Amino acid sequence: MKKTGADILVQCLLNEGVEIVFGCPGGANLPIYDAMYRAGVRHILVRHEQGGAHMADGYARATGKVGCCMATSGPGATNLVTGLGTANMDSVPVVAITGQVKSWLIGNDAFQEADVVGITRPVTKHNYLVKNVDELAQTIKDAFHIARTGRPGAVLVDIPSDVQLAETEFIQPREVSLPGYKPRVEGHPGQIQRAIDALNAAERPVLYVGGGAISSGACPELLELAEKGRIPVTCTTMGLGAFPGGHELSLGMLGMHGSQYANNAVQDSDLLIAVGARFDDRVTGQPETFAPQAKKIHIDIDPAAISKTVPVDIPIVGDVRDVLVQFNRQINREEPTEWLNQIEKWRRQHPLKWKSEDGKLLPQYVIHRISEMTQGNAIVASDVGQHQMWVGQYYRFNRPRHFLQSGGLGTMGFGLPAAIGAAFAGLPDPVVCISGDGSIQMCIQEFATAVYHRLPVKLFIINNGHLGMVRQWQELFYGNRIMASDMTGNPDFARVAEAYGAVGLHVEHAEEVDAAIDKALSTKDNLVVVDFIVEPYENVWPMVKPGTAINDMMGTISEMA
Ligand SMILES: Cc1ncc(C[n+]2csc(CCOP(=O)(O)OP(=O)(O)O)c2C)c(N)n1
Repeated sequence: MKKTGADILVQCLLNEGVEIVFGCPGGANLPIYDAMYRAGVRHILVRHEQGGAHMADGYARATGKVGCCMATSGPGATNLVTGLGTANMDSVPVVAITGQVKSWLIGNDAFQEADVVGITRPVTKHNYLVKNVDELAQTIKDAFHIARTGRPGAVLVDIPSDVQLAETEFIQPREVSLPGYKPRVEGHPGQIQRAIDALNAAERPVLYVGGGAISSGACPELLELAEKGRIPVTCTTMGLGAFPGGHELSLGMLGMHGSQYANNAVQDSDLLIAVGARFDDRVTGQPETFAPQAKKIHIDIDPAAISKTVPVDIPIVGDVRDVLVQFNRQINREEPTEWLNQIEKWRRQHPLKWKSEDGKLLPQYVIHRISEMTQGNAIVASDVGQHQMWVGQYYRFNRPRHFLQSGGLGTMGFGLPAAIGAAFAGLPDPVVCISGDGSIQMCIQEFATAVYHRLPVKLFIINNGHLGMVRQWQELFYGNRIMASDMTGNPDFARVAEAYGAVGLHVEHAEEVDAAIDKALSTKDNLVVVDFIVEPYENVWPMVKPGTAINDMMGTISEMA
């Protein structure tokens, strides 16, 4: 039986296991909306397509499934760009479906026309313009395969409205048709053996773990390796949760705002095993000075990530989980007691701690209480800025897929929609968003989406009245010339929340913090927004000055005392 392109698309989405679509309709994708209506697809109307892309992304980060979002042609499609770039930089599987003007109008400056395939090429893993209805089913199959395999990423499929309306025989393709795309799954046995020998011989090894460990599902294997080999573990912000934060071998986060002890351990190590991490400049500081004495092993599914910024000695291209299974079979090491004692000494000398002053409500304290009161079990989406780094430092993540944040692109506006996407996944853990007064205003319209669907998202705004991270850099590196980072003119966020139908709370004193968090956690059928008015000039410490070595940190506790 013949079907329209729109019906075929919807059937293909269902066959790919899509349970929910986040989007906004328009003239160029109405046939798809009509087909979704008839098929009973669960669709969430977003207030801005950027929010839709972040929701699909948050859903994917929290569940490991492919997230799906939709937009009309032109401005709808261009509004997706930031969200697709955000997902793609962090290797999150998202498929975006955009409507396009009719095939014969493409290139004619038609109403609501944009070359979205051209515009999104640099920010997606792959993208397609479907010119013929007969190619549609195969394209969707290939798009989902590309999004979820290898190094996962964002894929966009642009479908002109005449292709949506055209009819053809629907045959569900069985195989993907991508002869040139064969992501390597098994690491090279010779390289793995070299790496295992190096590990067995190392005296000061460190595991440096990124988001790839989470997306490949390698966390149990990582724990086994660390425990068997007694290897300390430090995580990038993307890797937090891959290894239990409370474990004695956990060093927490490394890099620009990591702990001094994590950075010292990396810099002094004789073997660094990078596990699904990409040697980002926020981690390495000046690349030439990064872990100078260490032999470097890099396990990653993406060959393009190997030796991109820091040369590695033993590259292993393959699925992180598969490779760690092989490590665990052959690991045979003595306890590196001296090394672990040295790290303990650094931990005692430079603890991660804030300086409490009477009466001031400090952001670190608020985040510490959120961590304690949720026992490290919440799914926490954060935005971008100082609060994001404090979450990395003071929220003790126990499990993977519980920290959703824009690590690569650093997208303000990501947090709330990502939390909404995660909340739609219906997981048992509470969903929390920790945002800043600057970031929240970049997607604040999604309050409506959360309230309409009675989602129990808890939004904690760390309100310092500034674009705090920018202000910190201006203070430290631009002679305290505060330009364009003062947020005077902010609305009363609790009242904005109420105007949308959410619960709004206002907190200015430390004694009120627990009651507000408690109220948020116990509200099961609505968005709760807590506006924490915190000390405006607090800085994130410690900090590596850009362009220096990562153990050369400003503001560690021993210095401040
Ligand atoms: C979309 C976007 N625009 C600009 C920036 C640059 N930027 C990085 S952090 C930051 C300040 C964030 O302020 P806020 O959300 O209030 O968080 P805080 O640093 O105060 O915790 C800015 C403007 C960005 N990361 N993303």
